[in-house]
Amino acid sequence: MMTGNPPRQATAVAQPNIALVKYWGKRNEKLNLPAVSSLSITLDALHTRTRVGFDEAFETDSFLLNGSPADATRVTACLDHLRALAGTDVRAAIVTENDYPTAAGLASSAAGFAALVVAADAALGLGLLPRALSLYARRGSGSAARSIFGGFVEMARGEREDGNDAVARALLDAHAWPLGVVIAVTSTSAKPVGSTEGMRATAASSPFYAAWVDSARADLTQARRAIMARDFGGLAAISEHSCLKMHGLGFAARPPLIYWNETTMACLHAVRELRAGGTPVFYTIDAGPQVKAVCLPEAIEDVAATLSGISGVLQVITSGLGAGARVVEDL
Ligand code: 2P0
Repeated sequence: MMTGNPPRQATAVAQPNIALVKYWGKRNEKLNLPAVSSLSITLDALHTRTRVGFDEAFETDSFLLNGSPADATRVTACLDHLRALAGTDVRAAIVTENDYPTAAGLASSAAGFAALVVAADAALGLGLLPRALSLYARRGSGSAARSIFGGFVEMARGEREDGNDAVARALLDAHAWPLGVVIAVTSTSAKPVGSTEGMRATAASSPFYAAWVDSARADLTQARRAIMARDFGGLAAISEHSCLKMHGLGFAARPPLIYWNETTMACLHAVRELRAGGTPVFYTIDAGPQVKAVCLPEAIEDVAATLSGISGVLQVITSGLGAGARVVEDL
């Protein structure tokens, strides 16, 4: 126990990731085990900074998100696993700042739980290796397991009942194939149906769910091969297919799950036209209405200019690929 110990704190920064082969569905909800493996790129331009301070004077965890008190339930549940490992039940103050819109399909939970686990690990002095950090981040949010790592990242669904093989690993460094990402923000509202609830509804009612799970392994293999061969056209084809297949599941659910708005569709068509004209770019869309256009670095200005010019696009954010979650100096 930590009785008599001084407060311990640490700060970590993590960046959101964007899945090119999507995670959608769980094989075990309690342990948060994904039904399918996934593959993502970690961004460099968007940041989540989280400070975790443990103090025996606290009676409960407190969570401040972008300056406002927020529900700490999921944060507490995630920290409980690390506290158990450290043999303590000391409570924490968690302060998180995102420099991008929260809960609007920009993967704030991915960066959030990755930063939380890395900061808590440091504050508790656990010294976990990246693989273990990824396992604990997954308990908080499936996509968070991927933001522990930078560049191109693969997340295994795993086969074990205890989930100890449901973990991410780095596939290729960010500098090894420097892609650009242009995010077209089409709404800043929180999404109507959260990912966890959306996945549950899709698995329960979409007639395509079994086919989705069955075909995921082949999608992952194809995407991994395209990345290793730096085959942009191959990566574009499999990424757009995985995206549309995931959203197709939702369209066919009862009630339907539709994350897109009309501007989402306009951006999708604009990216298709750009590519038809020879620009190396493809789209992907997560559980929200934003469109992420992935391109070769030389195309990033053209892609940003095209998406900025679409009626209904509120903001365009450009990014390269970035690093995994890490401890930083307290400000
Ligand atoms: C992904 N998404 O692979 C997919 C594509 C959104 C669409 O991972 O329930 O917030 O916390 O494990 O990680 C969003 O789901 O879900 C997500 P939980 P999470 O990026």
